[in-house]
Amino acid sequence: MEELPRRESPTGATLRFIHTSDWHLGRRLHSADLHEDHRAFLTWLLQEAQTRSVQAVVVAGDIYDRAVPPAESVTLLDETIAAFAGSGIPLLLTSGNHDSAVRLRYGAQVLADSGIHLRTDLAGVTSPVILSDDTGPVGFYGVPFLLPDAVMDELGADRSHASVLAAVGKRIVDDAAERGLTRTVVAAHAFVTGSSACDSEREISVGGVSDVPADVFGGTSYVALGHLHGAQSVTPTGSPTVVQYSGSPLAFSFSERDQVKSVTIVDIDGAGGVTTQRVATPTRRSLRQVTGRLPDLLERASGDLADLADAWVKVTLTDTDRPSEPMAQLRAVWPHTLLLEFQPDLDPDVPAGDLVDVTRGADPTDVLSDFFRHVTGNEPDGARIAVMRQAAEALQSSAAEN
Ligand SMILES: [Mn+2]
Repeated sequence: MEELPRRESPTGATLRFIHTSDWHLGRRLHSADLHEDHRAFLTWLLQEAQTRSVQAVVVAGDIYDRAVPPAESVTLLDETIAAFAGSGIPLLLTSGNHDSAVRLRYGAQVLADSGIHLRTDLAGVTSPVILSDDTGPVGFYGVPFLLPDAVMDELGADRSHASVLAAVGKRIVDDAAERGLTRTVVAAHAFVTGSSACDSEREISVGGVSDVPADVFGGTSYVALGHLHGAQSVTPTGSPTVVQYSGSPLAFSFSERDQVKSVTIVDIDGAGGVTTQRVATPTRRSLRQVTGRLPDLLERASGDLADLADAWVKVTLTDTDRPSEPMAQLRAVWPHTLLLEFQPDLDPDVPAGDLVDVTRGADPTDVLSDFFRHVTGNEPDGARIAVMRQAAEALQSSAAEN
């Protein structure tokens, strides 16, 4: 158990902390480097923690985007940890499914003396960080992402996240009771039943099952979740335990374009009652998605879509004929276009045919022509048929040679 010096809380009888998760340091948004966005967020986070007089910051896993992060991301975390240690605001960090637990806990025993607490293994689960306000202590428990195969025997659990976390939850509740802690916070990295995912989380299912019931940490005051990148509450109806995802501080996919990225400020009162508020994180660019024919979009770029010049943009082109160098044309008007997809707008009156029928043709040129019709809805002209024939014949002759 680590007893920490008390920081002045806003009201004295309330303990306030920031819950965040899924920083994914080192991650890119398609071709865009997010390093400066991450740096701006972490600078802002410390300022926010100081301005709002929080007593701790809890980070619920996926600190890094991958087991071996880029050197500049390691440097950024190092600088962040040093800044928090210097400010006297304790940090509790757990490892998520993207982190290497062993690499993340480098220096952990020494860092703990400076108020930087890493929880990356099963043994650390029952070693809470204890903070206090005028009412008394609050125990902060950090549960890293645990692979069922690695810990099920030790926990006497089945091979599932639900079973493993139920066993961990029981250990925590027992430990808190032993220590006489009536107010507890648990940071965990899991997929809770009924929550909504987006496109940037990595699958964690074991035997096809990834979810865990929200009441697995029942008996605690607040469960600070990581893993899902959209902020959301998953508190079971009528439960005294408040369970929330803070979401990631930055968007990592276009599926998150309508989310307001945030951190969660949590206040625990003397009776263990919890109130939360979300504070939006700084964003350098918004994410926008547009669909249409290239000439129309280019024209609108100087009109109603002019503001896309500052945004990260995903474009879906509906042209039936594929335009020449579309990305270059789009970037000329919207320099931060990151993603380009094609979805030809086919005339519904022209039957596109069935892909099974397409592959029935005996002559490879016929197959290619049918495929062309299927994709574009148009008849291939003479020049296109000539290219197809040439390609088909080249393939046939190379097959004959081998
Ligand atoms: Mn994540």
